[in-house]
Amino acid sequence: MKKALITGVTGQDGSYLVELLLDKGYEVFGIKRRSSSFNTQRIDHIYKDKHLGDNNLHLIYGDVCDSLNISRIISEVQPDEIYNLAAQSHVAVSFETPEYTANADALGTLRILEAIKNSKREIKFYQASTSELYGGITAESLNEESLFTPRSPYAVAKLYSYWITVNYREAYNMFACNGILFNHESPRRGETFVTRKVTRGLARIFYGLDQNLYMGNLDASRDWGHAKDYVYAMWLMLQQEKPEDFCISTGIKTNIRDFIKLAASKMGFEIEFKGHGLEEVGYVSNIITNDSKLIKGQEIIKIDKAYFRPLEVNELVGDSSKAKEKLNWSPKISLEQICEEMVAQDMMIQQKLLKD
Ligand code: NAP
Ligand code: G4F
Repeated sequence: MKKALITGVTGQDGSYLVELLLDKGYEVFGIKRRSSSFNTQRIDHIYKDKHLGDNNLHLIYGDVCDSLNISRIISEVQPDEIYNLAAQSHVAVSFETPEYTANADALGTLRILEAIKNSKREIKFYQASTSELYGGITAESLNEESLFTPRSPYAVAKLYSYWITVNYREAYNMFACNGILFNHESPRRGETFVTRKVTRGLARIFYGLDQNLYMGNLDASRDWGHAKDYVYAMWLMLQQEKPEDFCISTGIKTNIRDFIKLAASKMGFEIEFKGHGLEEVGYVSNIITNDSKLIKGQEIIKIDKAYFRPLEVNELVGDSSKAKEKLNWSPKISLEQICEEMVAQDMMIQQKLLKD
């Protein structure tokens, strides 16, 4: 039985990766942070308390900011593969917590690579790199050869991790790969990332629990895929003969305004936008369903400059030709399906809140 160690197991991607690896017959060890209240909601449906029977998922307390703890876990678990998903992953928050972001997102990777090197074992390593490395200063479709121009403390920290992964691969002949993943979403996405903020926020307005949803830059566009498709690409990278870096994306970009319209349409109403800049509003232009508290003409989307970033990445769209050719990977789930899945879950949660 192969053993995998996942940092960031309690996050969106960690939860889908655990499901995939257990399904493939791995014994999985996940590092979770100590928290003052439960933080395992995304994996509770998989984790079985050891007193209730056999379990191939083991949770260990740890933090990528703590070298001693990381070295000890790696030497005790002796994994075949390590997936480093732990990060302060919110771009806007990284402007407010740049030092912590650098510690976790840059030095965290170094700590793991050093522990692997010192273990003298052949451990395959996956680094969660990101399309934020590109900074979105060109309109072209981005691939493994494109220029990195990071535009946030998060992206700068991830750039260090990208290069230290390449460096350890070349200097110490380690099997270490970067997955340069474009945005990927799901019903398990954190509530403050834009897609989830929209599906959750519109669901609350639909049921009359809120009146408005305050947003930032609606002109930005992203290349959105499904987290389930993307964790499969992570696993494929570690199953290759030789370690390489891969871009993972859908190749389709959508702007925030259009995602809002799509989410509304999945709930049975339509939104139109009027005005410009901070005065722009999104209003209900048509209602198809009978179940909502919405009123035609109601202005529900408003702009709050607090959600603008000191520097913006205006657009990102990826080219995954290399992954298609060498990994035989391509995305299976469309943005329509992702949005539908997210809307269904958020409608259910908010409707339940209303009843309670
Ligand atoms: P996420 O939902 O924010 O999960 C991040 C995980 O890291 C959580 O389990 C979190 O623990 C953990 N973590 C944070 N700081 C830590 C620390 N100091 N020590 C140990 N664990 C720590 O992020 P995600 O969307 O799953 O993304 C996974 C990885 O891929 C991240 O590295 C992210 O930067 C990168 N990435 C994501 C995307 C995307 O679109 N989702 C695209 C490219 C790259 P808590 O649950 O306790 O907070
Ligand atoms: O959903 P977002 O916060 O994701 P962002 O910044 O693209 O970062 C995500 O994807 C990266 C991969 O490219 C990951 F590396 C990273 O860890 C994270 O998962 O914002 C997307 C866009 C931005 O342009 C932002 O300015 O949406 C815009 N936006 C507009 N209004 C908003 C809002 N973003 C958020 N979070 N909240 C808003 O109200």
